[in-house]
Amino acid sequence: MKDQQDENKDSENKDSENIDDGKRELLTRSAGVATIAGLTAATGGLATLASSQSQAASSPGSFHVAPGDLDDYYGFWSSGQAGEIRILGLPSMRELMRIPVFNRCSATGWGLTNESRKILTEGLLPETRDYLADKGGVWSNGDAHHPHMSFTDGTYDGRYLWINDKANTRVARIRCDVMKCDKIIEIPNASDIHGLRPQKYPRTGYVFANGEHRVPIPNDGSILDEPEKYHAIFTAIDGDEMKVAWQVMVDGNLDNCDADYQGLYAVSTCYNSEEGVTLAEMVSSEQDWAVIFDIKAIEDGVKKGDFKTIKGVPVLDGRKGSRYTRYVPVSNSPHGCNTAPDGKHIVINGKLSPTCTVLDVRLFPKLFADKIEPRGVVVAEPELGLGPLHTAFDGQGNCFTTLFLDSQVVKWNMQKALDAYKGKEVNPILDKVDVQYQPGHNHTSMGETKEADGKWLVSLNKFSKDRYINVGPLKPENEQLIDIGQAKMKVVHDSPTFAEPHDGIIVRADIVNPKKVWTRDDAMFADALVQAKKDGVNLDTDNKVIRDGNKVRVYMVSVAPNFGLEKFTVKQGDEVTITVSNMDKIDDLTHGLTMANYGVAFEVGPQATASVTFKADRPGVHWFYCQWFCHALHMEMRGRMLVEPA
Ligand code: RUQ
Ligand code: CUA
Repeated sequence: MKDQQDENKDSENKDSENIDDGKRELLTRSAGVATIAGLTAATGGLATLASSQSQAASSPGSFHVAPGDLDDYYGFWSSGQAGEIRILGLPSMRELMRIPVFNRCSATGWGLTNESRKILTEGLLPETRDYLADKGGVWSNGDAHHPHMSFTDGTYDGRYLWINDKANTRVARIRCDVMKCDKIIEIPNASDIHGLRPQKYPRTGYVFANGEHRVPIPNDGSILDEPEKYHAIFTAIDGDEMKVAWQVMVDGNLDNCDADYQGLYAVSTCYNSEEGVTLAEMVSSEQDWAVIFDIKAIEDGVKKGDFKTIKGVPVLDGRKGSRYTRYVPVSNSPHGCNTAPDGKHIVINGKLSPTCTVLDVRLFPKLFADKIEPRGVVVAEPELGLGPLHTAFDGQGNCFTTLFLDSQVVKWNMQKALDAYKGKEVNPILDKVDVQYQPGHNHTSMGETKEADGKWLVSLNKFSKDRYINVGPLKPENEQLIDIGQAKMKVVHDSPTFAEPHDGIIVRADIVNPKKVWTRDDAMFADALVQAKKDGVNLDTDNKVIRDGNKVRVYMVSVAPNFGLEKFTVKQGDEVTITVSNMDKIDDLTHGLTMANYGVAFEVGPQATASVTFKADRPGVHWFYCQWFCHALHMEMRGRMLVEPA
C-alpha cells in the first residue's frame, strides 16, 4: 500500500514536470512547429493549458488499480527480440503472464516438451528442418513484433492472437482459451515476416503478413548479387488452417500492413522503391508507396489459375501494372499503416517525412477501375512533426501519432485534416505530449477495432535513458500510459520493460475468457493420449513404466504433493519419455517436473498432460522434483530415476 502511495506521489511529481515541459514548449517553440490548435492566442492559451491540466489531474479514468482489484483491459504485448508474448493488465500496466512463442522457456519447458517441439517443428519448411537437424531441431530465437487478435465483424472476438517472427520468417498463433501457442508456420518464398494484421471483416479469415526483405525466389544460391532480381512477398494465411492461402509478389520492400473494415482490401507500406541494397540506395528517391491489394481480384486470380506454384503455394504477380495491386506514391520510407475505426480512412505514417498520408478506402474501387490516378485516393496529408511512425485512434474522430524524433505523441483530428487538405484554414493538431523517449508503436484501448473507446493510449518508447536508476549499459525500454479521456493528453504511468515493447494491443477484459484449468481431452496433448492408449495406460489414473526395446515410457499422475512413482529404473542409453498428468482440479495448482542434471524441466498445468523425451546417457541416481510451488510439502514432491550403467 505504501509503495502504491509513493508511486502515486512519484507520478504526481512527474506530472508536474510534464506541465512545466508543456509550458516551456509552448513558450519556446516556434509557432510553426508546435502550434497547439485552440491555444493560438498566447495569453488565453496558457490559461486553457493550466485548466485542462488540472482537469486531467482529477480524471475519473484513474490508472490506479488497488491491490486485489482487477484490470479493465488485457494488454497483449510483443517482446521484439525476446521472442515471446506478454500479457499485461491495463490500466495498472502490471505484467501478468508470458507466453513463450519463438523463444525457449526454462520455466515452462517450451522448446523442450514433446508438445511444444511438435508445434515448433511441424510448420517448418523441409530445408529448414534439415538445417536445424544437428542444431537441436528447433530455432531458439525469434523477433516478435506485431501481436493482433482475431476479429469478427470489425472487432476482437477473443479466439486467437497471431504474431510474426521477423528473424526466422514465421507466423505463430496463440489460443486465447489457454493462452498458449498452438501453431507456428514458416512462410515460404518470403524473407523475414514483418507487418502482420488479421482481416477485420467479416472475420479472420486471412492473416496478412509482409515479407520485408527482398530476396531471389527461389533463394537457393542461383541468384546472388543481382538485387534487381530480388522480390518481396505479401502473404495471406488462412488463420483457421494456419496454411498459406496465396502470395503476391510486389515491387519494393514491404513494411507494415492493415486491412479495411469491408473485407475487400489490404494495404501495406512499402519503402525502398529504389530496390537498393545499401542504406544510401534505399533512401535516395523522394517517393515510396502504399500498396493496395484487391482481395477479391486476387481470390479470383487464384481460382482462374493466374499464378505460379512456388514451394507449394500459389504466387501471383502483383508488381506494377498488375490488376491485383495499385501503388499509391507517398513520401519516402513510410512506416506504420493504420485503419481508422471510422471504417473509411487508412493512415500511412511518413517516418522520414513529417506527414501522415490519409487514404480513403471508398475510393479504392475507382482506383482499381482506373477512373482516378493513384494519388486520387489521398484525402489528407497533415504535417504533424518529426518522425511519425504509428497512429492510434480514439473512436471519436481523433488520431494519435508517435513522433520518433520529437519524442512526442501528437493528437490530431481526422475531419480537420480532411478539411485542411481541401484548402480550409484549419490546424488539425489538437495537442502534443512529451514521452520519454523516442516512441515507436502506440496503441489505444480497442483502438484497432470499430469499438475504439478512447480511454487509454500506451506509448511504447525505445529508450528510457535517465528515467530509472541505472542498471548498466543495457537499459530497459519504457512504456507510458497516457490518459486520453480528456482534451489534453496526460502521461500517468511509466513502466520499464525488457527487450522490447515493440507493439501491443489493448483488449476489453470481457472479450477474453480463458479457461481456469485444462480440459482432459485438449488437443495440445492429443499425441500423448494416443500413445498411452497404445500402451494400455489410462493417463488419468495409471503410474506405469513400459519398456519397448530401448525405449522406455514412464507414465505418472501428479496430485499434490506426490508424483505417482517414487522411483523408476532405466538403462544407460535408453530413450526415456516421461509423461506427467496433473490430476489436481484446483485453479492455479500447477506442477512441474525437473530431472536434475539432465536439462529437463517443464510445466504441467491443472488437468494437463505434458511429456518430454531424452536419452538417459548419464548413469547414477537422478532426482526428479516438482519445481512449481504447489503445496506445503512441495519440496518433498520428488522421486528418483535410477540409471543402470551399460
Ligand atoms: S515496426 S516501430 Cu516492426 Cu512495428 Cu514500427
Ligand atoms: Cu507439485 Cu510443486
